[in-house]
Amino acid sequence: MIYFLSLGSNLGNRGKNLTRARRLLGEGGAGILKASSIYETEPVDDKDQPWFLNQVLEVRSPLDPPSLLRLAKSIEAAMKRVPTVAKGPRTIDIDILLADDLVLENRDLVIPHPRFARRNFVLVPFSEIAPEIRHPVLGKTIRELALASPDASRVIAKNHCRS
Ligand code: PH2
Ligand code: MG
Ligand code: MG
Repeated sequence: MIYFLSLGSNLGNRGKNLTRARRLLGEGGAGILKASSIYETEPVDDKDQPWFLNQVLEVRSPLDPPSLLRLAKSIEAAMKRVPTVAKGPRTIDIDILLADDLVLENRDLVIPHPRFARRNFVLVPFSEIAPEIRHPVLGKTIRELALASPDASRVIAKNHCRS
């Protein structure tokens, strides 16, 4: 299955946190096909927190969505993400954005991720690596969603991914 994942970090050594998360994903059975550049991004929702580094990955994995979610949660736990304030600061956040063209909704997991189409910190890196991918619910490509984004928060390209 082909997945798109979002990585975010705004605590500790943010660049190293992203690198470690990419390595642990690979070791856990989610092989990275493409990685966007890393972006320095203004916090959205709770604005009173440090800026994030964000990145979007395309991965191939034999894991089904619940298993990939478990892997993501175990990596967050291994990296000592303390569940504190919802949407507050974190060493690493790994979100599943898309899984092929699957649409899934249950208590633990909603795919496509319900908020990514209105978040520049996802849309900008996502459209860098996969502008033609179509959102299975909204019917628009990632490029179209990025161009139509209602989000005014700042997203600044930082560097190319060296994994
Ligand atoms: N994640 C959030 C809330 N706000 N803002 C930015 N810039 N980047 C994020 O990854 C982020 C956020 C909740 O997961
Ligand atoms: Mg998130
Ligand atoms: Mg999350």
